[in-house]
Amino acid sequence: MSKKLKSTGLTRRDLLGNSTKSALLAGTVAATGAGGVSLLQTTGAASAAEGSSALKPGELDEYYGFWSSGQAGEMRILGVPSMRELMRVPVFNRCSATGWGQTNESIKILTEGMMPETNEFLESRGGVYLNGDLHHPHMSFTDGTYDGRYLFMNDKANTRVARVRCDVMKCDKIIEIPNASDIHGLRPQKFPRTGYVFANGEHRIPLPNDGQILDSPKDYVAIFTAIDGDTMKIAWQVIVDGNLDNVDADYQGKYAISSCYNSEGGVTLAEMTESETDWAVIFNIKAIEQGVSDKDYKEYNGIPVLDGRKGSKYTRYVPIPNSPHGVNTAPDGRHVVINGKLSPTVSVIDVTKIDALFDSDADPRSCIVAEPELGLGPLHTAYDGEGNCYTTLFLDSQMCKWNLEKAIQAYGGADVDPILAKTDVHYQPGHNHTSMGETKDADGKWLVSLNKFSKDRYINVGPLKPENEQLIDISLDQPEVVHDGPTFAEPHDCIIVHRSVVNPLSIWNRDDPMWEDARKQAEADGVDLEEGADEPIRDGNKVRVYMYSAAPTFSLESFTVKQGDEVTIYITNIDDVDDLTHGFTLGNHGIAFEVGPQATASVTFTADRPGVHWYYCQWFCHALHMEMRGRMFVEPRSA
Ligand code: K7E
Ligand code: CUA
Repeated sequence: MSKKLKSTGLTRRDLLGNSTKSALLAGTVAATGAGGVSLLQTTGAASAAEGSSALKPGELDEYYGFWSSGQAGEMRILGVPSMRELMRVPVFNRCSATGWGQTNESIKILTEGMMPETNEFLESRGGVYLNGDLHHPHMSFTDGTYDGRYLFMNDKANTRVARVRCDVMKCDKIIEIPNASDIHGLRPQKFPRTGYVFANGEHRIPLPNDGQILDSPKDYVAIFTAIDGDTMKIAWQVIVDGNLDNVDADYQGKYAISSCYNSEGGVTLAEMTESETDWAVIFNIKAIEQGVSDKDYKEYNGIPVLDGRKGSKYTRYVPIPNSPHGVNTAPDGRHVVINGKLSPTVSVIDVTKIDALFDSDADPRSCIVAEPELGLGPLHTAYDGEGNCYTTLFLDSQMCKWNLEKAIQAYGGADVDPILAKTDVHYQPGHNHTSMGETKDADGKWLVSLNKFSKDRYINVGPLKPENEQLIDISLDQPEVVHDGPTFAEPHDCIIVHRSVVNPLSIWNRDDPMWEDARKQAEADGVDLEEGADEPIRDGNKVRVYMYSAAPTFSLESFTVKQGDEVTIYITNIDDVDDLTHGFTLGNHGIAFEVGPQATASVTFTADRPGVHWYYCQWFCHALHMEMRGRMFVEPRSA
């Protein structure tokens, strides 16, 4: 049993020891085995509150939930409080249903924001990354609340940031972040608007990472990035000490705050968790913008990179116990909670005390106004807009409700207990989120606890189990779990947005920029996309086929190309009917994609298999949907 865990230098006994740190490192062990007793207690409250989240058939949800999907790479839309999954929006992944990653329109979005070297590197790998690790979806803000324009999200796996248009719920931009490694925390600027999207490069790497520096960790840096959310261009980057984890912005538009672990600058687990104190880095946005205009930076990959390491005028480092994780700004506009992870505490920063850190030599800790001890493994905190906070306790498998004002009084020496309630969750919660909770309009109705393990909550589906996302009614003094929702890999985070903020279209606009290239090509070919062309248009060995679809037919029942031709097929769905999506599947060519009402989509491939190949509509559209098909004839090269 005391066998060394590979490369950590820790024994299993160490891991099962008594400290928060070792308990957290042992996370899954504690959750499944001894010491997990409290995890198996249930509140028994579900029945009492039953019905409050249940919608009758046909009833609509009050909130949109925008969910990440971790290593599945997509964004998901749920209805809250019903917790029904409504839609999956492919972003960093390849999607068989919609053709994301295969249509020319999606490949353009997946590649145009990449660095040239990356596109070159991907040539041999199908042209696009096939995976992503999407942790943090967040909506654009205006004046401290959601404005329904965009959702932004990170890809930790391939150092990217994406944007989804809320009018059509499709991704329209993906950019690679140069100089950084593995984008983790991501939050939009809250005030005056988004504005910037702040993105943390988690892993430390050499700058530039060109092979000159390898196994010399002291020369690695972490990079904080500000992206212009309107243009999706990178505005500036800042070098920091430590590993950047999560980030949030204030409601004044002055500061962004990131949690940092690994102040040790280590590269092994033992090194990274050695010190009892890490820090939060505060970024002074005005000072950084001034630094950019004063040219106080070095340029790497065309991006101004400022030095924000300790002692810099652009940043302040606030010591925080211990390997802090979540950063959450309270809707009071004043307080920011940094969640201690390996410390049972959360640290509360008062943003009105930050100016003094930059203007004078004030002790960086002077902006801390409370540090309540909540329980084991605090990871993330959500708010109800009434002064209460809800913190996930990973190790305790609980959500802790506590009062901010009381925590401040207790820190000042008053004999008050800020903890109001603890609710068991099942099991090991990471993020949590409340309805409108990261805006100034937090409404205190619902909280979703995103639990990493479901264990015994569902019938067994094999060694790989779903996660469990629990809906908690926080309108009650003692919050109660009212719904269990299984989800597949691995939603880290979600936001819950009142439906009045989100107003998507039901039918595409014909002039949508998504198929701008198709529009231009059709114009050059003298073709109207909505009318299609009777014959393929030949241009050397390039052949363009224009079809429209109208339930239940494609405008072409057949077309002929030659073996070896590079064929592009454009499909325009001319049906102008709500929910009437067509698809185009070309058999034995690995081609399938969605064409929404009034949309155009296209795909390019080499016709290298002589013979008859059926194409069909794979999106149920009509009583004669099965008959919606046609044939591609590929004449052999020798014919
Ligand atoms: Cu937001 Cu999981 Cu990436 Cu916390 S992280 S749990
Ligand atoms: Cu068109 Cu099915």
